[in-house]
Amino acid sequence: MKKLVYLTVMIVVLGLIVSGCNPVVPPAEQDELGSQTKAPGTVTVILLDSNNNGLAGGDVYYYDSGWKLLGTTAVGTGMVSGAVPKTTDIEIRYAGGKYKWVLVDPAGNPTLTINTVPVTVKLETCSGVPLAGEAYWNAGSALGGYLLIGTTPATKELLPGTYSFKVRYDNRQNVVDATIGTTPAEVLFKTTKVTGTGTIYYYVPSPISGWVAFTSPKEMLPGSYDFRFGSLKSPTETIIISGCSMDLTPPIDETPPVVTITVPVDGTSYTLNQAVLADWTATDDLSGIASAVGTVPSGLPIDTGTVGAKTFTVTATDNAGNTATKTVTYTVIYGFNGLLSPYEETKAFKIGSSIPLKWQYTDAAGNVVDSSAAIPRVRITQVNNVPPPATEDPIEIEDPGKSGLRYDSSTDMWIFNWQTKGSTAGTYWIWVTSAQTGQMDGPYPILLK
Ligand SMILES: [Ca+2]
Repeated sequence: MKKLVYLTVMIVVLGLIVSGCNPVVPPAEQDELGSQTKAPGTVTVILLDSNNNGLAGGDVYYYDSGWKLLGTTAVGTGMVSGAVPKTTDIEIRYAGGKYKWVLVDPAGNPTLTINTVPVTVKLETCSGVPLAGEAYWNAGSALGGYLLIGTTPATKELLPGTYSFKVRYDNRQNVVDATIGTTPAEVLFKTTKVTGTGTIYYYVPSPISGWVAFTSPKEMLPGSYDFRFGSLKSPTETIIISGCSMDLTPPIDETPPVVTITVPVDGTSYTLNQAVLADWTATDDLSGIASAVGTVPSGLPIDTGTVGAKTFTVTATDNAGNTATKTVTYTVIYGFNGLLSPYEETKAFKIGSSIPLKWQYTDAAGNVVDSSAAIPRVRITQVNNVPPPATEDPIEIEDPGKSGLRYDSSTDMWIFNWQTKGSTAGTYWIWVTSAQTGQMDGPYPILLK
């Protein structure tokens, strides 16, 4: 089956534009602040959620030859205060995120306030129907990695920054990174509507770790899945699910197999008893070959045991029941070992004599064979040493019935007596044809004087 691969952005993060007047800057990891160093004081940090409710658990640090803990925001107020020896950077760490104030002068006992941002993780079908999955965000390894937010849609208050979010649905999961600014954000996961007909199974990992019957239509998180079509014993096909919808229905094979017959060559002639090995193939792209039968299997000898026209047929059927048949024709002809004595190419014959033309038909090995059914004819054309045009048909100058054409079955020899009386001097070409096989042997030149 054809693997379907779509690349579609499935994750939409909304409302992530950074605004406000507390830009996050790279750490100013400096021990010496020079002229900016002033007197010690107390810094107060307040961590509030988006509704200005105090958030506990925010760890606040100041920099003094390394980050040092100032304290942790308290339950209820979200507030923590602590002594800071000099102007320095202040950082709060909460739920895997960080926020930093640069070069805070403690002399005036400043109060620093930061609000978290509500981030809502949603799971929907491509057409916008909400689905209930488990939403997580990655709080970092120190806090235990991915922590459950709740069932989608689920909202978590987070400091601005970049986080990984995860949704689990139907024992599968998708992960996406999203950068959270200072306005409410939405992390949207979408499923793919997967359809299919016939018996389909898909593999479900832990905790099932097994094959489950696929019920169409099915909303699935994008990703790579293993499917089996037809039965649990069928081959596993890995398909990447993506996009808004995908149809897993196996393509219908309506294309017949391709049959190629290389040998026997269509329209060619082979000699009696010639060893010719069949060479043919049958292929099918979609469903594959179920059966392929030739007149003989490829690689085995074709029939050259008798002369005459032959057909060679291959019929192939694919696994969808489409059938293709190809037939080629070939002819098995006699071998011909030339005109026999008294004919000699270099010998001149006297006009008026009766010249016996004798021949035998053979097989491919040169063995004389019974050719009593050959229906031979002799054709003779005068050429006067000038070859006739190739397109010019030889002229039959003698009717076989008057020539004494006969077959000697004791020697399997044909004899034709050419009555040359009345012929003009010159060179003639002799051809021998067989109405049985269609072969034409010659020309054999002969000189009349
Ligand atoms: Ca096919």
